[in-house]
Amino acid sequence: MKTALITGITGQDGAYLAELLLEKGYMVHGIKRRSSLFNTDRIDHLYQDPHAKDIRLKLHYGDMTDSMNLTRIIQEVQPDEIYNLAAMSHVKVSFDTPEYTANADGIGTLRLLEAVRLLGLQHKTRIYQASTSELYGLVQAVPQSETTPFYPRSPYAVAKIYAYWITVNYREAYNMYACNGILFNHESPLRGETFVTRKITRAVAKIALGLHSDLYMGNLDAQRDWGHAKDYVEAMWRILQQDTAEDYVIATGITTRVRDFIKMAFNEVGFVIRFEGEGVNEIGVLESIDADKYKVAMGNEFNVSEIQLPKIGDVIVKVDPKYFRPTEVDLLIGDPTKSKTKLGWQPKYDLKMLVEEMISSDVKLFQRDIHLVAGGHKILRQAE
Ligand code: NDP
Ligand code: GDR
Repeated sequence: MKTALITGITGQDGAYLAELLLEKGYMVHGIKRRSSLFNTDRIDHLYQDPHAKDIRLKLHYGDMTDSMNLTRIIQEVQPDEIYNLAAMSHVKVSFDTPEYTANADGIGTLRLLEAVRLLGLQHKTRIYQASTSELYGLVQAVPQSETTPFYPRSPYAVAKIYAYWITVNYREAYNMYACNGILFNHESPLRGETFVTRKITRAVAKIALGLHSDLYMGNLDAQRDWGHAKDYVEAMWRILQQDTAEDYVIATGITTRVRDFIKMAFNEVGFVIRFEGEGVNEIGVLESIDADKYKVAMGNEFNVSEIQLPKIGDVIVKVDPKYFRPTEVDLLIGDPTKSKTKLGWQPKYDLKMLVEEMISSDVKLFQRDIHLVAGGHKILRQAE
């Protein structure tokens, strides 16, 4: 049985990857941070009682800023594969917490690599580093491939560029099997609530259920190459199963504007949105509602007649400059040729399927909240 260690197991990708590796028969170890509230929602369905025999999922407390902790866990686990997914992963937040981001995302990667080397595991343990399309930053060329120059545009991307190069350096200097997956944006119903896709799908679900009236957004012109996290964790695994350690771009090759994602998301619940105006004055107006589509999206058993919907002509999308970034990445579109040919990787989801799944999941989530409130329970779930 192979043993894997996942840092960031409680995050979006960590949860899908843990599921995949368990399906493949791995013993999976994960590092979680201590928090004052439970933070394992995304992997609770995989949880195994540590007192039970023959468990295949074990969690360890740890942090990417704590070298000794990481070294001790690696020594105990003796992993065949390490997937380094832990990071302060929000680009906008990295402008508020640049030093911490450099420490966790940049030096944290060095800590892992160095622990593997010091423990003499450099010829046993294969390492996957979660690199990112944010490395490309200010557009140098499109589509972006493994050979496109980097130009990072945020403290997050600058920290990740250190992690990228230290991974390459340890591979070259110590002959370690250490690889970068340069992954373009990937989303899912498990996506953090403040990333743009999930922020949108949550808002659409709330508006469609009469819980909220509008959605405040940042840069509507940004273009992203969005895929499904489930497809992308499959690529991570494939990257560590090759004869030689190399770096790979993982992307769909298709880019979409934030504005168009909003239209697609509203369309899932039968709302047609028209955008007008420019810059901070741009607005999204409700043009029409397809009643049949709306009812199907809400689920037949749900009582739609009681829901207070916005009226035709209402402004339901607005721009708030507080969501603008000091330096923005305008256009990302990846070239996945190498991963398709060398890894045999092929995504199963397209953007339409991704949006459908996210909307359906968020509608169910808020319908559950409505039932809870009706049953006298207080719910508090805020996100910006
Ligand atoms: P998430 O933000 O959902 O998850 C990040 C994970 O890292 C969480 O488990 C979080 O723990 C953990 N973490 C954060 N800081 C620390 C720390 N100091 N020590 C230990 N653990 C920590 O990210 P994703 O799952 O979306 O992304 C996974 C990785 O891939 C990240 O490194 C991200 O930067 C990178 N990436 C993501 C892309 C995407 O589109 N999703 C694209 C390209 C790269 P907690 O749950 O406690 O917060
Ligand atoms: P990104 O993801 O910065 O690409 O990083 P995010 O979803 O945060 O932003 C995508 C684009 O949408 C624009 N945008 C907004 N973004 C947010 N979060 N909130 C808004 O209200 C909003 N309005 C417009 C942004 O300006 C941006 O252009 C993600 C993270 O997962 C990183 O960890 C990962 O490395 C990259 O993807 C690839």
